[in-house]
Amino acid sequence: MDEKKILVAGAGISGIDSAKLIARNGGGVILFDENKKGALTEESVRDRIGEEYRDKNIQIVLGEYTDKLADDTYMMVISPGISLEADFAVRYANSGKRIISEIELAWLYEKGTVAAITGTNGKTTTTTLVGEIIKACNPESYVVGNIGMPYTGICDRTTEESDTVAEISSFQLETIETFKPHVSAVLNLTPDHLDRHHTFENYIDAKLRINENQTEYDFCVLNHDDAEIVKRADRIKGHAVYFSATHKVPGGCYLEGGKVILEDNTERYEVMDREDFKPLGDHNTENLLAAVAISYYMGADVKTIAKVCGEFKGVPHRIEYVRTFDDVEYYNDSKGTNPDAAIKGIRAMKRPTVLIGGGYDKQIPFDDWIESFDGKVKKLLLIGQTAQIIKECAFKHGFTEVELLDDLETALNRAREIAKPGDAVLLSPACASWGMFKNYEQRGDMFRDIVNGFE
Ligand code: UMA
Repeated sequence: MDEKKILVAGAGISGIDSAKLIARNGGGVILFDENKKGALTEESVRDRIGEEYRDKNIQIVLGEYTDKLADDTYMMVISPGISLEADFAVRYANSGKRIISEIELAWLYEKGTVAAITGTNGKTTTTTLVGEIIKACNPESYVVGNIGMPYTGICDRTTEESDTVAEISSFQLETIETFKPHVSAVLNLTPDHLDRHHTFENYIDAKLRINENQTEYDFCVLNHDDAEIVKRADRIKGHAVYFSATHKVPGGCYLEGGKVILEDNTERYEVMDREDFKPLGDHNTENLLAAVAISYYMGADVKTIAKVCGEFKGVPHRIEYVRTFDDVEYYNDSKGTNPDAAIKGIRAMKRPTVLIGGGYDKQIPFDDWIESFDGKVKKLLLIGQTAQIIKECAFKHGFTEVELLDDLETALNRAREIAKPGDAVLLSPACASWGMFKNYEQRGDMFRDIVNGFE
């Protein structure tokens, strides 16, 4: 009898790397994608899998799901963008078969030490920074996950000596089983992705799964300034290590007199001055403190931590300074994909600001975002599915300097007309890019390219 295969659902980057991982380790795969946008063909998927996998056991199925896919497979590896409530996932689960996330699949091959970082905001900055620190200590290191590099792409290269730093989203955590990082981190919890998780509580439950398999020999780094996290302290497995940008936390990492202090059970280190870390804003202080604690418990030495943090320039698309043109500063904060992240973008602005926002509707409220304008935003230019919703919300809060535009380019040209010398133009949409762009990177790249083309 033929051995059953694994069904990999989703032919995005996670699905492609999962299929390749299984195939190069001798397994059979059916790579399935509903292809609702009609953008995929069998040949285009094969091309992305690569020539060296042509003779491997990977069958591609695009379009409608049939129960034969369940009959021919014993387990599904689900891509993060696919909800467990998708019709076909429900049918598969009802056939009594197991569904695991791409992260869980990768974990089955992991041999080294893992740090896993989640939270609503700051994940990418913190993961990038921890990744740079860990790489400086151990050349055999990998940075993977939601950051845009599927974990399944490298997991079978790990060794007992390697370190993996993973950015993990709530989508990826929904279907883990045994994933057990040595150091986990929950940076903050504010409402996001409620179209997928339905309630804030469900979203938090998914996030906290990052520590569910940890033991007393593992560490969970947590934000002591976040009431939602502190409230759930009893759910933390492993050794809780708190960080705070506002007060001293014994045995944790905190700011005191402008210095980053790290304590463990026996030692107290003055790691560095906050002002030696270039990324601006209180949220970046939190990212720094979290990164220091995570790296330390991954085994990095304090001297290397301070050196790498002092050299770190931040990540693209996160309040990224692009250019000053006609004495107007342009900032790309395309990673501001929810109101909470976008509020941080506004807070970091020092000049009167023309703000470009709007995008895909994740059904989250915009009230706090509008309230955060605080006299700083002189005009709000809106694009995308949420434009009208945000406009109504802005009017409700008494902010009427709003215009609706067709697309990013039109909005940016309008911003250029409106902005006076001494102003700033900020792209910080408070919404995901989906529907208008492939992802937030594409949206931010377009903003940067247009601004750099101004003459
Ligand atoms: N698809 C279906 N049925 C569905 C939904 C999707 O068949 O119901 C198919 C689509 O046709 C498509 C494929 O699934 O071909 C896409 O899968 P995917 O959305 O999981 O995309 P990947 O390319 O695998 O990227 C995913 C993450 N995407 C999402 O979580 C939406 C990437 O995070 C991540 O970088 C990558 O895996 C590697 O781990 C992006 C993201 O937006 C950056 N993340 C969210 C965020 O940061 O807020 C969570």
